[in-house]
Amino acid sequence: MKKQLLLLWCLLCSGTILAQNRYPIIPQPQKIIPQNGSFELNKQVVIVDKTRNPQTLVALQPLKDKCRLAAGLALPVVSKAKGKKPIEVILDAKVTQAEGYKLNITPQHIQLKAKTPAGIFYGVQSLLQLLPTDIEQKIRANDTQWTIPCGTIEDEPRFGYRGIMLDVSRHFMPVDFLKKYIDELAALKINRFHWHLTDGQAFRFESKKYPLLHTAKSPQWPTNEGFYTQEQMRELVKYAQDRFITIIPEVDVPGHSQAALVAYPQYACQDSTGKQLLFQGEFCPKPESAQFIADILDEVISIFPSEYIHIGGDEASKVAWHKCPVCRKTTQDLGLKNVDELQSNFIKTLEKHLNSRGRKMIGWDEILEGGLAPNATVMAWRSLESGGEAAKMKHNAIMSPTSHCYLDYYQSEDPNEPLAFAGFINLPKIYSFEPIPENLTAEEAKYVLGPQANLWTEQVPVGSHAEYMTFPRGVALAEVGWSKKEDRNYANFLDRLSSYLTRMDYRSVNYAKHFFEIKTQTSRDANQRINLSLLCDNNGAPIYYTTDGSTPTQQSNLYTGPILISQTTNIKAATVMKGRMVDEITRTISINKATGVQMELTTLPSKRYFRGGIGAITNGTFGGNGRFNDEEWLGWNDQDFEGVIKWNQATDFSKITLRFFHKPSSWVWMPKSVSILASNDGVNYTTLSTVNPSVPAQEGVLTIPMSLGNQQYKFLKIKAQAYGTIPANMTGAGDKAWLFVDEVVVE
Ligand code: TNX
Repeated sequence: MKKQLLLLWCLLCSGTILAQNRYPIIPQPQKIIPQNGSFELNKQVVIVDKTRNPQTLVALQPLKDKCRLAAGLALPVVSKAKGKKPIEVILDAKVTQAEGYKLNITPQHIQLKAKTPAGIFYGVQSLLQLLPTDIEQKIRANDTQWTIPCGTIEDEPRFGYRGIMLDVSRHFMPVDFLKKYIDELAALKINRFHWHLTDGQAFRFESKKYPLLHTAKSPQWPTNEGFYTQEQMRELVKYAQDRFITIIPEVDVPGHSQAALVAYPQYACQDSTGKQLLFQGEFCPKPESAQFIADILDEVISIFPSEYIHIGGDEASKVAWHKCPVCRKTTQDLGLKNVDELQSNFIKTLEKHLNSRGRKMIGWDEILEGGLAPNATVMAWRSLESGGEAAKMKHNAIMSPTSHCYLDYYQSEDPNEPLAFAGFINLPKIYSFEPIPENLTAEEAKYVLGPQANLWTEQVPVGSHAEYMTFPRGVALAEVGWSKKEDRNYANFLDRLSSYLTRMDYRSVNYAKHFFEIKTQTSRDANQRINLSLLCDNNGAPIYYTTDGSTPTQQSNLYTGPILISQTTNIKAATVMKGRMVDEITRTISINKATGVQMELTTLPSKRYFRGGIGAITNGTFGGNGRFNDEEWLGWNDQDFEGVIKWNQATDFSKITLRFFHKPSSWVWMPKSVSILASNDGVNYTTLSTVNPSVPAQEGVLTIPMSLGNQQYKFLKIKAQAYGTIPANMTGAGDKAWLFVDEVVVE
C-alpha cells in the first residue's frame, strides 16, 4: 500500500497524470506538490519584500505590470503585511541553485524564496502561468477571478545555459521587435540571447572607429537596410538584463565577412598581382586583420558586459588562403602546417585578446579544426558529436545541432508552408532533443553548458515571420533546457502548451500552429476507386475538411473514413487542439491512371528522403518547387531509379509525365537519361521511349513529358539514370549527385 502511495505521489509531483492540469507551467518545474484550494489575488494583496535588494523589484516588475493592466491591482511593495494578504519575497542562501526558486501557495499567503533575484524572476514567471490566461491581456479583464492554485513548487534549471540565437544580418530586425522577442524568451526562462550581429550580407554593429562597416553592403547578397547604434545596443542590453537575459554578441569572422571587407578591402586576401581574392568573403588571416578585428571586439566589449563573446569562426572557405602569398608567408613564418592551422592560429590570437580583456570566447565548431584555442567554448552546430568532442577535451560546449535546433528549417510538411532554409524539424523533434551525447561520462557531461536553438534569417524577412519560426519550437527548447530529462513527455507538454498559446495570443505572438501533422494517403480499393485517407496522430481528436477551398472549421465535414474521389480535388483539413483549429493543410490530389496504384521500386530511396514512403510517387500530390525534402520527393544518392506499376488489367495510355528535382547548389541533379518500358507478363519488356534531357538553366522542378502513341499494357517500368559525378566548378564537384523523383503521371 505504502509503495502505491509513493508511486502516486511521484506521478503527481512530476505533473504527468493530473487530469485537469491546474499547474500548466512551461518549462515543467522540477517538483510540484499540489494542494486543494487557491489563493485569490485581490485588493487585499501586498508584496512584502524582505530582500533589501534593488534587483528584487526588477524581478517582480512583470507581475506588477500585468496585474495592474489586466486586473487593475496595484500590488504595493511594503516591508510588513500589517493584516493584508502577503506575497512574501525572500532571498535565501539555502535554495540550492542560483536560478532556483521555491513557491509555497496557500489560501492565505504566497511565499517566494530564491537564492538570487534571477530565481525570484523565474518564480514570478511560474506564478504568472498559474494565473488565468487573462492576466496577459493588455486591457482590463473585468469578470475574471484571479486565483492561483495552492501547492508547493521547488524548481531549478537542468542547464545553466538556455539560449536562442537570432541572425539580424541576413535581415535586419528593429529594436522594438527585439524587445518583444526578448520578452518571450524571458517568459520561458531562457537566459541567453545570442545576437548574430554580422554576416556576409551586412554588419549591423555601429563601429565608431571604423564607421564604414555598418553602412557597407555586400553586392553579392542584397538585404534590407539597418544597423544598431551603440546607444540602441546598450539600451537592449539593459532591457535584457532586466529580464535576466545575457546578450551574447557575435561578430562572425574570419568567414561570413563579405560586408566588412567591402568596406575595408585591405583585410581581404590578394593574389601576387594585387587582385582581390574573395571566395565567400573571408578575412586574410594576417596579423593586421587580427588587429582590426581586435579593435572591433574592444568596441563590442565596451557595450556588452557578457562574459562570453562570440567570434563566429564558421564556414570560412580556405580557397583564397591557399592562393594568397601573404597567407603562405604567414604560414611559413609561424611554422604552421596547413590552412587549418592558419585559421586556428588566427582564432587563438583573437581569444588571447578577449582573455586579456577578461572575457571568454565562443566559436562555432569549426574552431576545433587545426587545434582548439586553449580556453574556447565550442558551439556545436554541425553535429552533437563535435560538442561532445570539445567536452572530452575539457572545453565547454553549447549544443545547437542542425539535427534538432535549427529554427530556420521547415516545421511542417504542408506544401503551403512559407519558404524555409532547408531541412525538417517539427515540434516533437525539437522537444525530443537531448543535449548530452550518450558517449560522455558524467564528468565530461559537466562541460555541456546547455542547449540553444538558432534562427538564421536568409528566408525570414520580418519580425512576425521570426516569431512564426521560433514559436512554438522555442517553447519546446526552453523545456529541453530547463526540465528534467525524465519529466519530458510530449503529450503532457502539448496539454500545458494549449494554455501557453492563449497567453501568446494575448501578447500577439505570431506562432505556428503545427503540432500533429495531418497526412494524406491515396489508395485504390477492390473496385479500383480512389480513396483519400487523412491520417493524424492526435489522440483521436476530430479532423474537419473542406473541398471547396474554404478554411476548415468545426462546422465543416467531419472526417470519418476514406473519402472517394473521382476528379482532381482540392482538400483542406485541420484538427482540433482544446477547441482551437490547428494543423491546417492544403493538398491538391490530381487523378491519373497511376494515382493510388502502388509502385514497386528496385532500389529504395535513401532513408533521409523516404519519409513519404513509396506511395508518395503515385499519390496524386506533386512535390513542391521550393523544397525537395518534403514527404513528396524521394531521393537517391548515386543510384538509378527503377519502378514498376502493375495494373489489374491491361490499361490504355499514350503519355507519361515524370517529375524530377534539379538543384545543383544542393548536389541534386536531373537524370542523365529516362526510359519507359512496358510489358504484359512482367518479364519481357519493350522500350517505348528513351530521352536524354539537357541540363536546365533554372533550379527547381524539371518536368519531362513523354508522348508514346496509343499503348495498352499491364506493366509499366520507368527508369531514370542518376547524373553521376558532379561536374567541375559546380557545388560538390567530384562527388556523386542525388536524384529526386516525385509524381509519375500516366494519361
Ligand atoms: C549554416 S550554422 C550557417 C549559417 C546559415 C545556416 C543556415 C552556422 C554556424 N553557419 O551561416 O545561415 O547554416 O541554416
